[in-house]
Amino acid sequence: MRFSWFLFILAGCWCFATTSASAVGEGTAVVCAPTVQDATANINAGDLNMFNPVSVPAYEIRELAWLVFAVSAAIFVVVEGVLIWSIVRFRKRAHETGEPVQVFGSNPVELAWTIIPCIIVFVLGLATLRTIREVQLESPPAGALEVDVIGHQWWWEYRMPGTVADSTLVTANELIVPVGRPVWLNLQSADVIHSWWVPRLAGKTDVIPNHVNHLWFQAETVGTYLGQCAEYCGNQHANMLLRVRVVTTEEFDAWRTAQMQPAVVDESVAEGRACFLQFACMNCHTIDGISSGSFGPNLTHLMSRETIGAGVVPLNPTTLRAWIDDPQNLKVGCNMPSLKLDAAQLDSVVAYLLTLK
Ligand code: HEC
Ligand SMILES: [Cu+2]
Repeated sequence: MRFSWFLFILAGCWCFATTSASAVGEGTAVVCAPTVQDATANINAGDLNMFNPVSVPAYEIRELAWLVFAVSAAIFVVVEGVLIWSIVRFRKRAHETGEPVQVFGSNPVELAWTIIPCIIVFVLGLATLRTIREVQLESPPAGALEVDVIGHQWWWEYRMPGTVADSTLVTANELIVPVGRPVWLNLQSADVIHSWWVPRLAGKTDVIPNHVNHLWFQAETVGTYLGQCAEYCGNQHANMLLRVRVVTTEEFDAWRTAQMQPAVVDESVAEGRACFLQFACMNCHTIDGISSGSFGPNLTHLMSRETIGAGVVPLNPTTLRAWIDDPQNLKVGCNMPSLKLDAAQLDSVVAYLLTLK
């Protein structure tokens, strides 16, 4: 009798484990799409799946998550099993009358349900400590690429060392890093609390004003990994997306060299450049050698990016024109106003920005 119950519980565990394992990794659900041309429209849930990690600390986080899940599932099955068994085994039968036998106290049982949970908590505590030690390092790992991450309402600024000593590379919204090399992020905020979370690379870490938090990861597979600001930070919080492109060392070096070049100066778009300087664009945006505003994203190498507006739309001439015409159509409430350019001015500014490779 006891043995058959044991088998039953085991079978239950097995069913549970296999169904949840196949649900993970095969997700095809579409993440909610704020606009029709949403850059995230063809993202499937697997892209944000913490059970499908590609980086060192994220592997550890997955292992811990599975351990906690397995222990909790086992406890659930045992408790519910005993409950159901008791209900069936000790139900009132037709020939029985009156109260059942009352039992008060049982040292072995009480010892068991005190000691077993203590052991479980102790084991989970140790496993958690080990994971925290892997995930939260005191200082950057050897050879790490150090990147300053600055959260703004509702976009991300990235700063990393340039190709020559004391130079800084500034870009926005898309972080490009080399594969197989540790990356150490110094998380800072220009305004409110945000949270940097790319589930396949690392656990979420808050980005707090006047306080620097750190996070590290070492991606083991080339690819694009997506994330999402994970701390409510205002009306466009949901469109404060993260995009990390992990590339080979050669591609990274080439990208970094290109980013360190001054902005392209193409005389055929001089009109658009003049327009950019004539309107308030220059007060909010830096284009190296042209303007030095720092309220909005650096546009020096705008065209090297895949999206605009922190991932809200893919970057192409149509979306760029729509954005400059009125950003509020694509990202309601964002901190860039429509400057009400006429059609000719719009065309010339867009033509200029399209040269900023
Ligand atoms: C008041 C400051 C301000 C002014 C003026 C301004 N912008 Fe912006 N701009 C921003 C901010 C802030 C963002 C980021 C918005 C977001 O993603 O939430 C932005 C985003 C952009 C982007 C997308 C960049 C990216 O990588 O996502 C482009 C392109 C851009 N602005 C061009 C312009 C042009 C051209 C003008 C002038 C016609 C202009 N901006 C005027 C503040 C400004
Ligand atoms: Cu947010």
